[in-house]
Amino acid sequence: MEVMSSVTHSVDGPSSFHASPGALPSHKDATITSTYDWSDVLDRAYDVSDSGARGPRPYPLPPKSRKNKVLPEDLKTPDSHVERDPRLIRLTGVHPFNVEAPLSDLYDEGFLTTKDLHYVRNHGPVPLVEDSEILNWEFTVEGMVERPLKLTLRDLIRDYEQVTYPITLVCAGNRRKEQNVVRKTKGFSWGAAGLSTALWTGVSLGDLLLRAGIMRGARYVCFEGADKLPNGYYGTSVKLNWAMDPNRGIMVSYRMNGELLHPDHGKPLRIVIPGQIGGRSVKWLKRIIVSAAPSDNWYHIYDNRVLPTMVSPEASANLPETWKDERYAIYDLNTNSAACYPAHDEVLPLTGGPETYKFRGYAYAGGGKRVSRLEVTLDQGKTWTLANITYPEDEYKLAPENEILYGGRLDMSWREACFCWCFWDLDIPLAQLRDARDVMVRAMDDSMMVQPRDMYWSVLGMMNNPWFRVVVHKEGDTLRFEHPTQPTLAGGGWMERVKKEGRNIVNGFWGEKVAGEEEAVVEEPVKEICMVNKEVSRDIALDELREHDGDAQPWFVVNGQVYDGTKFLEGHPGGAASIIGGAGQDVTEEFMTIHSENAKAMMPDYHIGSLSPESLAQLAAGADESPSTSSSPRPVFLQSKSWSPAVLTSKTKVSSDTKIFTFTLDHPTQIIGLPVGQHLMMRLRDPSPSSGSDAIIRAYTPLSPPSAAGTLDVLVKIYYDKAAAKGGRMTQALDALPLGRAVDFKGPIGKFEYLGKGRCTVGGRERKVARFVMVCAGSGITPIYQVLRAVMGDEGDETECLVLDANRVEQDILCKAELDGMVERGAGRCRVLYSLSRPLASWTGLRGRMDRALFEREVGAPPVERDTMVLVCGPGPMEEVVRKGFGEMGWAEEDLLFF
Ligand SMILES: Nc1nc2c(c(=O)[nH]1)N[C@H]1C(S)=C(S)[C@@H](COP(=O)(O)O)O[C@H]1N2
Ligand SMILES: [Mo]
Repeated sequence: MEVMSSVTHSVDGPSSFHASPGALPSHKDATITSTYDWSDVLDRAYDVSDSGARGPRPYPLPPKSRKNKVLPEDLKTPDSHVERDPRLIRLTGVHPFNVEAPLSDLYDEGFLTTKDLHYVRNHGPVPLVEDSEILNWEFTVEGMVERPLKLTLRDLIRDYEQVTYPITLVCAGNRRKEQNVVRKTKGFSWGAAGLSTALWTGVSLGDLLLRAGIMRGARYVCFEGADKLPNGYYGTSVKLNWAMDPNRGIMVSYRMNGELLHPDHGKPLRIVIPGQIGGRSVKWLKRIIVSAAPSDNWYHIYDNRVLPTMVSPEASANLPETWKDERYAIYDLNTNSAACYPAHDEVLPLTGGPETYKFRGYAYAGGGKRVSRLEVTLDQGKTWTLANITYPEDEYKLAPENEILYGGRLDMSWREACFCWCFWDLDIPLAQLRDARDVMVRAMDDSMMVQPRDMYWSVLGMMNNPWFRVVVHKEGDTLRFEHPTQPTLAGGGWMERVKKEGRNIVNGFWGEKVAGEEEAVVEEPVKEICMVNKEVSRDIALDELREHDGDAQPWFVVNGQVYDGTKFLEGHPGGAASIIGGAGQDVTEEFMTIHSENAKAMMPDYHIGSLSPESLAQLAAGADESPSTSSSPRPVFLQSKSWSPAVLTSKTKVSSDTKIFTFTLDHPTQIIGLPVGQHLMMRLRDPSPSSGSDAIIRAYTPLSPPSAAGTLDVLVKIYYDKAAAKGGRMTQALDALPLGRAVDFKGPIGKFEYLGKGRCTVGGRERKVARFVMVCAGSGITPIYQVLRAVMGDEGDETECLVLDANRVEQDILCKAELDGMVERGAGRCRVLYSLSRPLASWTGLRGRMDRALFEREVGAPPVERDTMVLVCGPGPMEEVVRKGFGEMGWAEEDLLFF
């Protein structure tokens, strides 16, 4: 027998593998018809005694595989000769066979996957090869080579050095279902089990190519399989340079986990390429073609590519040049990871068991890179924890010298590249899990590339690798976990759920907060508005200011300037109370944060003078002696002239983006002190590092009824930051505020008050109404709800109410149960109409946004005989629609009240 060059990694430079006139072939005739028979070859190539007979090995061996039968569903297909494991999930109907194992089964098999559970990607029928013909299987090495080879599998085993090592194959479509939920791609729905690891035995592709002798100018190696498909034989190519690089580990293989190849995995011969997508590892290998250009095979061009994300399925049909662009072809895998435990829908009791749960899963990187860290977040990426990682692949390095496994030399000791998946785990305390909305994981590789937060959608849906997100559902005394998707058309997973709820999964927040998408308060940079009257030059003394601290002639200070609010007491949208509340004080903070540019532009009219810096300092010092710091218990919490702290004691989620924040007041009998229909101001410090700890002040209407004592409930819709726009500073800061922290309140403010039995005051003037039309959207329900509850809660009150409440989806409707309860008990006095802009098919209520037609139909022109007031609260654009619509129907401005 001929002695082969023993170490393939002695290739020392890119040009060294090209044949030169001086280099003579070491092999004279590769196309001999051998007289070796089946058993000869097996004896040499597969030492059956080496599987375990020598005692335990320091590296993993595959679990025992099963003896399967041809399944009934395959009998009527061209694959009727293929025995398969019934546990595999078929992703493309019965045929062709494209399958993945249930994710937990795959994980449970451990580092090595049996042929039974190894994923399969077949573009068409499986070629039939009789066992007796395996060794006679012929294939070629042709194209730009000096000595074209035609050889049999027998030759390959007999004449070349055999090697064995573990390799993880991953289909480029792994996790594609997630892309399909976002938007249908041209690919079928893989879950997260489109990958498997096996011990592959074969011959280094570089050895074969060297034997054939590579011509100058050659740059690619094309492969072609025996499976005839609608667009020709399956084929693709890789770079020649990689084929020659021992670090890349590309092999021609005929054995998987010690067994001759299963028909689904390429029986009898295939290419196996570590670190690259499975699509390049051509099965049923017939031809190896060395070439100057990449493969022109249809499957090389129209499969396994990541086109730019804006190329739609429709547009892609007419872009041949885009498809051919080699830069879009996928070779190396990208870094990816998934959680396998908890499994989808796994339920975890919170009590009676261990205090932690071990999250576990897999990760891999491409091109021989190592996964260098895996991080877990329980707060949507704000903070991360390192998980433990194990690399079973490294254990093969411990194999003794000259180890032969399955007839192939197992020598991983010199390898630096990683060809396999690794496993991560992290014990998470139940106490933390309970408070988490979700658990997300991301892996990083040793080139410091980290999995992205957001998906890169592309027309073939390949290489999907955003953070793997497991949603945590609190259900009584248990937690239930929800994976992003389930493979195939089977329902399940948070992505489909969120989508069905009418939300946008790619809103940058996993679809969670979409209700606010169009309503979000986008804060624009503050323009400089001139608030002083240049004509005014009067210096005002502190004492004089202090004389104006009542309701007669209220003066107040903003930015060191003094304003007289007297003329505006009536017209002030925040009501006279808020001006009087600031009388005699420096109200810069709340004034600047609450008022619009328009309001600020009005200020020169009220400007009367300025305060000296000394006076300002004194004023600030005096503010500290405000009543809120006195020790005697106050019966009423809210004070109009000073901020009163209350401690945040709980946050209760009531919809995807809305929470009730509960604050504990000074003592259990302290009442809030907020008249019905009025609002309070809330002040907290912006925690974001770039904010300089600015105070943020917003007005809210609490949920607590006027009779409430001891606590204060505020319903707040949180406007989260999104890819497209910044969210709300206040609401996000509030959301991030830990329990136990204090927030400041002040009030009441507001020009409207409901006194009961149809009596109300608007801007201090009393008015009696017979009917309210209340128009609101989203969290705009809060002030409306206060008034409605007061009206409906009093049986002696005959005022009628019609509520028009607009939302996106049913789940977004706040206080729905309470509203419906009021309608029920109200005996016709109250009607509530919900209108949804993104309803499910099953929704029987109103559909669409609020518009003129709706107002026309449900409200109409103002009635002459009965005094009706329209109360409005919602985002700006909605309020504009109401203002315009009602105006056109003949409603007078003073009958419309915008909260
Ligand atoms: N001849 C041939 N080779 C092929 C394919 C195929 O359909 N025909 N599918 C490819 C794809 S896309 C993948 S992901 C891998 C899957 O290998 P497996 O089925 O052994 O897991 O094979 C690749 N090689
Ligand atoms: Mo694939």
